[in-house]
Amino acid sequence: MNPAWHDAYVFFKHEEQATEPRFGRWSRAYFESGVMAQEPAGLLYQPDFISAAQERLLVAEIERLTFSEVRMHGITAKRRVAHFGWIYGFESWKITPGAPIPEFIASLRAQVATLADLAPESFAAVLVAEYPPGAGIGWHHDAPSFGESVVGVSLLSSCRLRFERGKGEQRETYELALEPRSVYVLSDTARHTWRHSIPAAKQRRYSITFRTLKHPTT
Ligand SMILES: O=C(O)CCC(=O)C(=O)O
Repeated sequence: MNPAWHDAYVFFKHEEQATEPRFGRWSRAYFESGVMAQEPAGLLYQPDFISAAQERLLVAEIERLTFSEVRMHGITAKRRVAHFGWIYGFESWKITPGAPIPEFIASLRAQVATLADLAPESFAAVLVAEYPPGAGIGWHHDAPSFGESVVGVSLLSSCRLRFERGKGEQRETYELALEPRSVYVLSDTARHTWRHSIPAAKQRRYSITFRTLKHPTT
């Protein structure tokens, strides 16, 4: 690997555990140094999954939530989160029981469950994330304590969901524009083999991520 890219890679390796992308140009140049691949197996994307009216109701409820910080290795990320069902410890990587899933998320969870062909209750963990302007999320695999399907609904603004797998000359990349009101599902290689990240966006975005448990408790 070119030494400059190596430095960027080390930076992003740290970043994936710590915080969100901060250096837009570096982030883009690093991403574009990979070989653009076909869509990862196990990635499903559907625009217009919810209506504009449903989005407005969800946003109104989300704006009333109390968000908590995401802190990893002493660094506070720009995005904030509200956990329901199960709380994922960003430092401990463990899950612990959390607040009940609120009523306003229940009908969305039922829609998501139909899409994923699972029972609504399978999605036992729900994470609402607030990305203010300039916030993103670094390279990572979704947490191993969660199960096979990870489903994300986007609200308010679009962003780019980036994927990468492999290293050096074998490194492959893929990019998907996530529109507000869209849904994506990560399973199979998109969940387990490819890492994903979201570079800092210019406008506020909310996401609601639904997760099953790797070891369901009931
Ligand atoms: O905001 C999103 O849709 C991505 C969320 C994500 O990757 C995560 O919570 O690990």
